Amino acid sequence: MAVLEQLTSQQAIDLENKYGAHNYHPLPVVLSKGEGVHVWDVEGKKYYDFLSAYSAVNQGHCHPKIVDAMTKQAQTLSLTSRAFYNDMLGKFEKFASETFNFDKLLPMNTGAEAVETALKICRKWAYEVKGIDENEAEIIVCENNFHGRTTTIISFSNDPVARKNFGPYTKGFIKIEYDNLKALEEALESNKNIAGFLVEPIQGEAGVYVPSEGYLTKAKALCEKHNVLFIADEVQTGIARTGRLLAIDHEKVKADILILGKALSGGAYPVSAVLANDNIMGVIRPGNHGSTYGGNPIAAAVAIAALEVVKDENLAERAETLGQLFRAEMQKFIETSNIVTTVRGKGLLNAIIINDSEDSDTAWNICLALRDNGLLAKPTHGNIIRFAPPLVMTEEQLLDCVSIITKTLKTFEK
Ligand code: IF1
Repeated sequence: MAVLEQLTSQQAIDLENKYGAHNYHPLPVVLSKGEGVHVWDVEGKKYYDFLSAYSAVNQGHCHPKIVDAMTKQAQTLSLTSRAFYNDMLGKFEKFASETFNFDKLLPMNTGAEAVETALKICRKWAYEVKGIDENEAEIIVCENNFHGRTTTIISFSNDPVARKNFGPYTKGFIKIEYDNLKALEEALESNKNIAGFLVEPIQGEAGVYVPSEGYLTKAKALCEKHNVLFIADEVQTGIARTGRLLAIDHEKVKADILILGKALSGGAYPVSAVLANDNIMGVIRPGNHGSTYGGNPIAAAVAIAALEVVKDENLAERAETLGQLFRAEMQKFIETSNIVTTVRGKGLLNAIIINDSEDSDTAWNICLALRDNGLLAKPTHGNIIRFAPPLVMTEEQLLDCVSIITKTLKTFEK
């Protein structure tokens, strides 16, 4: 078989199984093309994408403006390393800093790297600005968090599959219940060495768990009171996904450290970033941190274009309106149904809970049926299905999708 020969779905799956590490369990569908809200498999079948690469493709697949920026830059200058300046990075740093209202940006590639970067900045700030004794800083995190897969990040995960047998684990993290202000207050009051509070504004992997209204505002106020940095992981919730540019904008909360990834590039290229003001970012000096590819000219060009698309096409407003429509339509269905118990979410980051046990394979089977009916989604945590289409969807397309979803669900009624 020639390496570039067109494969059937089964051949592609067999190749991955034989030559790839088995670190995923994908839905059996092999995609070879994407455009806007649609993807196509190698046999030419067309689907609505209702995952958007875990919210990386908010701007839609192969957005022409992003592709154009990427190809032009790729033909001009791709990588310099940070040993030299390049003429794109500063433009990106300025544009993103102004967009998100921070003094400075530190560019990285993946979400996990950006989370690691935020943790390092927070610790260094704790020692050099707050005055915590060396090696004593603690960072508060939430139960059922998902922040990535590095050894430090999985150290404070409580998902056994992500964590077990990867020890010894990194110290310096205190875990509290999500959406529990009392727990946060107690942790802050009982320990003088807290440097930061790392939180997802909506817990994605946990099953699109939206905290109580006012939680983020009050958590930020508690952090301020104790001189602790509020670190928002908006890798998944950011860039218009939840109906605002950032999910914390719903409560008008300003993070001390903001972590972005995924849709910062519209799915075209790995780009992540950490933003903070000078009093915090100032602790980072030459040699403290970096990455060969971080801030490369292609990444910079792509990220500028990706953010422009979010503004030009009013993607936050679109996510807000379409999200309300989606939840209202699903709610109507739920009232007639015994297969779905709940729909929840914000903007176009939503989930439904299937009326079956967490270890049942019903949600998986529903996703297989959705695939057969032309819509791709994936279960998270057993009986929860996440729905996160690209934000460039039209109302007509969304209603078409609702009809595919409800028709499919009806065949699973008990
Ligand atoms: C996978 C989940 C989503 C994230 C938050 C950091 C990262 C992520 C809040 C790390 C990544 C991903 C990674 C993806 C599955 C996915 C995911 F189901 F695991 F939770 F999106 F919902 N912070 N989330 O959600 O970013 O290093 O991956 O660029 O395959 O592990 P990354």
